[in-house]
Amino acid sequence: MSTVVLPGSFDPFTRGHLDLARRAADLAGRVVIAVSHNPSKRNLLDLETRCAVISEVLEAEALADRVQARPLPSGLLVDFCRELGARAVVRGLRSQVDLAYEEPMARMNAHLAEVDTMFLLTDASLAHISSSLVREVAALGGDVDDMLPVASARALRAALADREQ
Ligand code: COD
Repeated sequence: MSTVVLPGSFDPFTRGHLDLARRAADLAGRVVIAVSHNPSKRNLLDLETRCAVISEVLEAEALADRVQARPLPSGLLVDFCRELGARAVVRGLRSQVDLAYEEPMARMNAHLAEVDTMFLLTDASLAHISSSLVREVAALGGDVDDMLPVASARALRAALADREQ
């Protein structure tokens, strides 16, 4: 069994992210979902909420024994990987646009610390789902429930309602 790290913003955690985490766990054995806190990015859901939502989803999906959510400490992702003894990062590829964004980061992480990146091609039925589009559609009153695990949809609704006040 090996440990891999699945980093991201997960704002919110979607069915695409869940599929990626499940497949990575089947391949590697243990997955740490590293939830990033980027002060320059205005997240809709705060870090604590995102970690709590992901943990609730993992429990509901019976994945919690193999997949855990942890805040990504400030600093380099490769340092967090080293701390966990993880040799690889997992990222999802929805399209060639994703690959163009991912390739330099993967090469830099390999250069910095010999941390490899495993790319998993997104399930075609989930390839249109991104957190940013989900937030936009939900903010404009669209129904996004079938793109999100139940706990994620609930947290998104609450955050949007808070923002309205
Ligand atoms: N289906 C499958 N996979 C998906 C889907 C979907 N529908 N949607 C998204 N994904 C994948 C993404 O491709 C990605 O692999 C992962 O899920 C997470 O996605 P996001 O959008 O939540 O995360 P990002 O891209 O915003 O995460 C950015 C990082 C946190 C990875 C980045 O900021 C980082 O590496 N920070 C650490 C600091 C560092 O080390 N910097 C130097 C890097 S070289």
